[in-house]
Amino acid sequence: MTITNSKRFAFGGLLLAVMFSHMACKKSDLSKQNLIPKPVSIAPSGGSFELSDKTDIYVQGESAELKQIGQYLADKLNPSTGLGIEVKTTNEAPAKGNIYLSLSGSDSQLGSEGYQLTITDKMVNLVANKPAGLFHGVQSIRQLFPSKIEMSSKQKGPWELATGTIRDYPSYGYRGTMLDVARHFFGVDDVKNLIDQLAYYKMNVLHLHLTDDQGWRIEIKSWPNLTAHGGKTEVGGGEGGFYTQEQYADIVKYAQDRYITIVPEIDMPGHTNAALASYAELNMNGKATELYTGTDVGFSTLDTKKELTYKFVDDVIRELAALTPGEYLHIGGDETEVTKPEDYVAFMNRVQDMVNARGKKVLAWDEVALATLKPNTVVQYWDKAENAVKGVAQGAKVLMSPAKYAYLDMKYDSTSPYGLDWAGYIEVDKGYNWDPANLETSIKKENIIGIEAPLWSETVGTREQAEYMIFPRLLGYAEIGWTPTELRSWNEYKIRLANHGERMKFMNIGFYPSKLVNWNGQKQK
Ligand code: NGO
Repeated sequence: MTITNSKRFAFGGLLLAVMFSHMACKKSDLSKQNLIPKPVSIAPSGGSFELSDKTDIYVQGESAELKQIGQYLADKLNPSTGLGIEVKTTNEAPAKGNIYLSLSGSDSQLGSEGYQLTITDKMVNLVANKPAGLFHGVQSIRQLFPSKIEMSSKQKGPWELATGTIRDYPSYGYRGTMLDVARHFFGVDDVKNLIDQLAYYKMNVLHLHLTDDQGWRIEIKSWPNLTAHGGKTEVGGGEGGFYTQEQYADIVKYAQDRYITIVPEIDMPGHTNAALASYAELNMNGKATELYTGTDVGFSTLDTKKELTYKFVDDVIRELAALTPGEYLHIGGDETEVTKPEDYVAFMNRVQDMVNARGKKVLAWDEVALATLKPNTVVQYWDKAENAVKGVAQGAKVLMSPAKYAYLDMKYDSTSPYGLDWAGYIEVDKGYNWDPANLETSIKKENIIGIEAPLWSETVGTREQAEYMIFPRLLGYAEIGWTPTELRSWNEYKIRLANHGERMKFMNIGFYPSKLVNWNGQKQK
């Protein structure tokens, strides 16, 4: 604790006054705040800044993008504070009492996503090289206010920030999660809701597993039966669903506005029953399969020897690439138990070229390393370290999603009402306590683009169920992706996490209240 307000102590006589002053001092120590992910560096200066009805958010110049980020922050602060904060533009630092967002290209350490946040008793000054950095800095500002800032109705202030300087930038460029919308379909609103939650924790990728045996969820105009028929059901026989291209584009834009890239996945050549049920000609025997609502894996395959299969794949890739501003298309490639190994390799080699020809890089599950990797193909390590190591040996980068640490569909413990357990239980501490660069000796930090925590949806079909599995583990994955390993420890993290219990509650996130975390216990501030 830093004692900053010594004057109050000088006049203090009453015990109460001392207690209040003590609380005020604690409150204004920037290094004792509960940011997740934890910033790279915090230099507290002991004072506090308070929002008032005169506070506005100023953005530098007339950039529409900066105005949008400013408006995003105003929209987050206004409902609970009721202060009517407005967004204004300026060419110089604004007067006392305001928040200022500006770009400066001169701080190379901050990179494209980092930010520097300087809070004095007069001003909140957020600077970044790129808009993405400002957006992440805005999340820190939100988290530095009391939790009730996240409520949607007006609350009582004061709305204070501890003063000091935060310099912050991510360890990894790819920090994501995956939602399986194939086993159970999740609608546009559920996906947007998740995008907002990811943004709060500075994640920047949402991978959508759009196709699997149980459903095809993205409209492909040149093969309309994929969704008309293949999107009709889901695990357990529910009604399924799919995104029209317009809806999908809306999701992509919504994510883009939050500096999150959507990575679409078409899983192939296995996990393709929904396509095989929709088009007889894609099957080896020329007969359409039945729609499937169970949870087995590894029983379907495209006919890798037929030219029509490649016409189909190219049409899908072409339409999807046109909907994708991000650099990656995910082509699955996992669990092809009924595809001959040599056919698998030939298929994956050819499809990688097709994706590259549409201007995108390939992401695929770790089995892809059995094929010849094209430059820029990224191997997503989920199951077999030996595959990921083979990928590295071919010069590829790795995305870390080891099932036994990072699968959001694994149960927390034997009492979890949903989830699978084939990769073991993942309590909140286990999900946090690992280092992507220290799992396998031959997969080093420089080989890794980042981390992704997938939520497979065999056992979860509603927003509530999904949130229960995603939270609070997601906060830990966000921190693993952002914060340098040497700054992370479970014992310290679990106190910050406890503080986020209230935030998550106010944000209507239904999380699993792990017994390992003292949710109502002592807080840092
Ligand atoms: C595996 C499998 C998925 C399952 C998931 C369940 C991968 C990459 N393929 O992960 O089809 O849904 O496990 O945990």
